[in-house]
Formats: sequence, structure tokens, C-alpha cells
Amino acid sequence: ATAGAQVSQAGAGLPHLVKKDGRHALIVDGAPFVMLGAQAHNSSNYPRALAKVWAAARDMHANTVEIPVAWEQIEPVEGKFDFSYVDTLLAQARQNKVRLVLLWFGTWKNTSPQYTPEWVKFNNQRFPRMVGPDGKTTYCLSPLGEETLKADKKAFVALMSHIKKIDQEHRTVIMMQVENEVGTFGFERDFSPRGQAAFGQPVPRAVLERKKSPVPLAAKGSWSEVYGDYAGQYFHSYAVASYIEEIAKAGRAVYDLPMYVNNALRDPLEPLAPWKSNFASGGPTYDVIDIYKAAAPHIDFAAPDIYLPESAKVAATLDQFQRPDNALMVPEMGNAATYARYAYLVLGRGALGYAPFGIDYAEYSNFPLGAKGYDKAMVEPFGKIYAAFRPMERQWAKWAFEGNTRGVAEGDDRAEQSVALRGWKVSASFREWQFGEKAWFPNLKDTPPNTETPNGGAAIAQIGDDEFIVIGQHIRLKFAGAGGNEGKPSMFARVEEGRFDPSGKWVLERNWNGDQVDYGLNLPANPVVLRVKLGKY
Ligand code: N0T
Repeated sequence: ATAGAQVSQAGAGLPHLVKKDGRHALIVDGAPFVMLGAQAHNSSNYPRALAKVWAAARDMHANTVEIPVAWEQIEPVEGKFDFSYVDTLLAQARQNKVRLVLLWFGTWKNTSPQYTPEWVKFNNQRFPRMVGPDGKTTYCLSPLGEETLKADKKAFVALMSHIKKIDQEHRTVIMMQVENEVGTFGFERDFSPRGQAAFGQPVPRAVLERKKSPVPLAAKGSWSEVYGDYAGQYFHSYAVASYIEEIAKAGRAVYDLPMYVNNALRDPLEPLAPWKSNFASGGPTYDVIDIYKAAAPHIDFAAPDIYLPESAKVAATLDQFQRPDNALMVPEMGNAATYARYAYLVLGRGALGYAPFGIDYAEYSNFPLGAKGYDKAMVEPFGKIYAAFRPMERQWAKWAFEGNTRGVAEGDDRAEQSVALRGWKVSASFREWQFGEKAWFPNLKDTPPNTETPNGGAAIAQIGDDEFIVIGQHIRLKFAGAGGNEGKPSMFARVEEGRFDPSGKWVLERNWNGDQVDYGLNLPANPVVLRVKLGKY
């Protein structure tokens, strides 16, 4: 079990992570839960801003809202805490029937101290900023600042104590994100005298045991001796992770919720190379997850914020962050329509959850990272997928934890893909007409409507030897025997379109047959849920 699961035993019934055969589940109210999330904008963490968050979350059919709690707002004056926003937030989340993941905007928010209280921001003496290699003070607070750590920890512990007090019955808050997109842009590490001294120290054993050097160097010694050109980034990662560990550990000691960190990615396809100002050094990039594991056992997982629209980069990122020792969760993804199809891929891969960023009717767009608009049209491509998942969210989470789900998203190359299941393989193709085979109509120049850009995808759960639940859109799926069924002729026994009712019973809407199955399963633009049974002869 993860450290989180171990710590959780004391408070059975609290949300916690479990692990089996290298897979992970988030347990909420005693059963696996999949977060169909929506993240609010950075400045919506005020009572009068919430209406626009709930409205968007409702249109999204989200079961969870991720939203900030800022250090500056709960402790504007040192030692005087104000939780009025948190109180309003939890009460309104319950009225709106959504869970909450709270984002602790403390020492670092996108690496910056912008969300710290003023008494922290402008007191370099007590809360030191990092120093650059030229000896000049940088913008970023140092992870070696003992007073900063003490103050952030105190505020976070106060927050956790307050949540514990107001959330005993409802289990509204299911997870905490500690800080936001940590690390430092433009500077590899802290070059202050204190930083230089720490950098010369031997690499701690916990790190040595987990993180091999990418270059053949000494097995132990100082950071430079062991890691060479990677030493600065690794040292800074260790410093930041250790700082976060202190905060998470203290917070969990009072109220033991699952906790994670999120990452502004480095390029997932670029060959690994030492830091050269091309990403935030010290953040939980995929290459230093082991250092985070060594330094921060009270953090359950490191999670990718995906603002790379290219399908190859999305797939590579999911591969890098989904590990037997690191649960996959996507706490942020661009809210442009092109990202919607990745919901199928992420949920099919058995992620704990997924949340596009900026699902909020506040008048702000983070284009070109996300959509240009901030109205219903922005939410709709995601909302229709969540609406199809919601009735079976608990079943889905269980199937995923058992390792029985797969996902596919249309690639930028629009090419056919193959999905491997137990005894079966599924080919997924895109831009197909619903009727017939392309080869029959060689002169047909038309392409199906609304397929100019890739937007197809499907998630498949295997619920029996020959039985599947399929959810998807804009995709053609064909099943064929594999493994023990390889080469055996087969056909559909039943293809039922329907949904699960709240008690978990399957409700048939219609039975697909004839044209609707003769050319594979041609899922329309709007997501459908199918219960598919195959037979061999
Ligand atoms: C994300 C969001 C929010 C040249 C951006 C992504 C959120 C934070 N940061 O809207 O600020 O709080 O976690 C940064 C990605 C930068 C990409 C720059 C590309």
C-alpha cells in the first residue's frame, strides 16, 4: 500500500488510495470513485465568484470541482485565520452535489509566491527568495527557507483542522493538492550560501536507493559526484519535495486526506537531457518522480497538467506518470474541444480522475492553452462525455481498479488503432461513414460531418469473458478473437444501447442490429453507452 493508505487506517471511512497489482483506486465512501472533475479558474476562490463555477460544473455533469484555497485569503494577518470562504465553499458544494478537491495555493503557485500573504511576499529577510548563480535574488521563494516552511505548514495545518471540523458527515473534500505547479522557472536551484552548502552535502540514501544516475558516475557522494550535469535539477527537486513532505505530513497528521502534487510538464518526447531553462526545475517532472517518492512519502502521487494538444505527447505523458508506484490522475487538461477525446483515453487507462481546467463562466480564457470561449459551448464537448459516464461512475471505477478498462483517443494522424482485451482485440478507426466499407466507394470524396479535426474516442470495460461496456463517440469499433480466441470466427450476440440506472441495473434503450452492427459499431457524434456480447461459432 502507499504511504497514504497506511496512514489512513487510523481513520477508516476517510477517502484514501488503495493499490493492487500495480493499479490504484481512490476510495470514497468505501468504494472506488472516479473523479469526473472540473477545475475552476485561479481567482474564483471567493464566495461571490462561486455561482459561475457551480453553473459550469452543472453543465459539465462533473462529480467533483477542483478549486483553490489561497494562503493569502485564510491568513491575511499572521496567526489570524479566516475560513469564511472555505465554509461557504463546502456548504455550496453540498447544495450542488459535487465533491471537492482543494488546491493549496501556498509558497508556490506556478512556482511564484503570488498567493502568499503580503506579510510573506515582501519579507525577504524572514522568507528568503532563492539566489541565482550571479548572486542576485530571484522571484521564487527558497525551499530552504525554514521560516517559510514553518509558516506555510502552520497555515495548511489550520486549513486541514478546519476541514476536519466542518466535513465530518459529508465527505465533501476528497483530496488535497499541496501547492501548485512547483519548481522554479529560469533558475536551476538556490545558489545562496545555504543552498551552496546543502548542494555540497552527500545525496541522502533514500534518494540513492531510488534514483539511478543517467550518466555513469560515482554511486554515492555529493549531488555533482553522483548526478553530474543533472545534479542541480535533482538537488532542487529534492529540496522542494522535502519541503512539501513536511507540509503534507503535518496536514495528514490532523486530517488524513489523500494528497498529491501537480506538474507543469517538460517535453515528454524530447530525449532526456540536463535542465536548460526549458521547464521549471524542481517540479515533479516525470524524470524526478523517484526523487519525490524518496523525499515525500506523504504525497500519494505526482500528476501531469496536460496542455500539450498533440496526441503523441498526451500518450507519452500518460505513460510517464502512470506507474505501479504512481497512480494516474490528470488534475488539469486544456479545456479546448480538441482535448475532450482524451477523456476516453485517460479514464480507459484506469485513472483516478480527470479534470479540464477553466470550467468556470468567469470571463477569462487561457487560450492558446485552452478554449477561446467561457460559455456553455466551451463546456459542452466535455459535458456530453461526463453525462454518459456519470450513471455508471461507480461501476467504471471498480472495473478500472480490476484492470479491465482500456481507452482510445483519435490520433492526430487519424490512423486505425488496436486495443487489446482478454480473448479479444478491437480495431478502432476514424472518419468512417456509419454504413459500409471505404473500399466499396472508391470515388467518394466526402468525409463524415464534423470530423475535420480529431474528436473520436472510446473507453471499453471488459465485464465478462465475451462481454463489454463500450462508451464513445465518432469511432468505428470492430471486434475479433485474440489469445485463446485467435482465428475463431465470431459475431455479435447482442449490442444493446442503454445506460445503468442508479441502482446499477442495466436499462435497455434499443438493440443494435442490421445496419447498426454490419460494419462494426459506428458510434455517433454524441456519446453512447453499449453493452456488447460476442459469440464464437
Ligand atoms: C496552469 C494553468 C493555471 C509556452 C494555466 C499551466 C493553473 C496552472 N499552468 O492556465 O495557471 O493554475 O496549474 C502552465 C503551462 C504553461 C505553458 C506555456 C507554454
